[in-house]
Amino acid sequence: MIDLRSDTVTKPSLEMRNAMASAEVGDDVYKEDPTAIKLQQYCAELFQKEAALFVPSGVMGNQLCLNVLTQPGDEIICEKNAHIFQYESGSPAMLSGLSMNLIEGKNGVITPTQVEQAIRPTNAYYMPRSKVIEIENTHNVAGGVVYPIENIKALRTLADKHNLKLHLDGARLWNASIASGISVAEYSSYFDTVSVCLSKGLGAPVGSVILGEKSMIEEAFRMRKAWGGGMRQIGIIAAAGLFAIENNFERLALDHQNVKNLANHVSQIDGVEVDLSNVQTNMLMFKPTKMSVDDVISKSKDKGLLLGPGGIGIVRAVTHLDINSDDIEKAKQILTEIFNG
Ligand code: TLP
Repeated sequence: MIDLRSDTVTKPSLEMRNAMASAEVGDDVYKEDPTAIKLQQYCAELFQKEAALFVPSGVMGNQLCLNVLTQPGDEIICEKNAHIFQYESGSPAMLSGLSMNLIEGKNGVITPTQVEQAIRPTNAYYMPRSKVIEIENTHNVAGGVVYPIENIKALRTLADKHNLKLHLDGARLWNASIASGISVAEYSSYFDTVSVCLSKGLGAPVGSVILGEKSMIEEAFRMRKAWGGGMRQIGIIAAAGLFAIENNFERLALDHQNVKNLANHVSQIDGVEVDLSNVQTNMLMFKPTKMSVDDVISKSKDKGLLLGPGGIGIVRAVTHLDINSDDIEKAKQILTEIFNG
């Protein structure tokens, strides 16, 4: 099977497993796991933030950041297809008592003007209190597009003007950095809190890291425990994360090349619509015009290609560590066969 459903499906390589097997470990609830500490220090330095915390998942990373930045009753301003709103089980409301003020973005991007219009007047005690602006880079539902840096800078200025916090869902910030040439440290410098995933394009089996000021990360450490995320000998998995950053970050460029190759082919198939300008990192979103999404997914599966839904009427294909150029050639052939009857 060629599995293009997500970059979460990668399996740890032998070298990664060896790094995991030989990791030094301790009890992380006592803050005594040397490998988790090493990963956290490594990330704090790489992202140029005061502190970092290893967490089990991207969802927990985002939700911990939102929790430490807010009080119940506060409101998050974000794009309407943001992962924190669409795919995190309603946890901003469930875990932190937050409401969401959703903005219709263009390719996942919300403009400072739109955001400024959404900010609640500070004297309107009967309204929710605007507290955090959240963005996603790369933006998943928009097809892995890179958030323009000028827009990010303008959002920072706006947040400062209105005394708001800025959170980055950087599940795939690694991909954004490789595609744009902008360092993860520069991206992070505009945000109060950042969450990045180790278990997507980087290929670790589990884990995310959150970053921010020391006091925020201390508070997140407390909340992670309260939410049942206090872990013990996590050096075993933190070692995979360290290995992933050190060995699999630069190679994301290959995933980007692979998806572009696939996208160029798919865009020429009759019965498919693709916006090639949005194919910027490791995702391809395409719209079948003569077949349903479910049909495309099940027919591809029958021929050995796994694809996923990417929103209403859209099929998603994501490249990753376990996909090589031969797999892409096969995927091209399978899609041609499906659409040409
Ligand atoms: N995204 C998954 C699915 O949930 C859709 C995927 O296959 O793309 N932020 C963003 C932008 C994400 O895309 C995801 C996962 C997360 C956060 C959550 O990460 P995990 O799954 O580790 O909790």
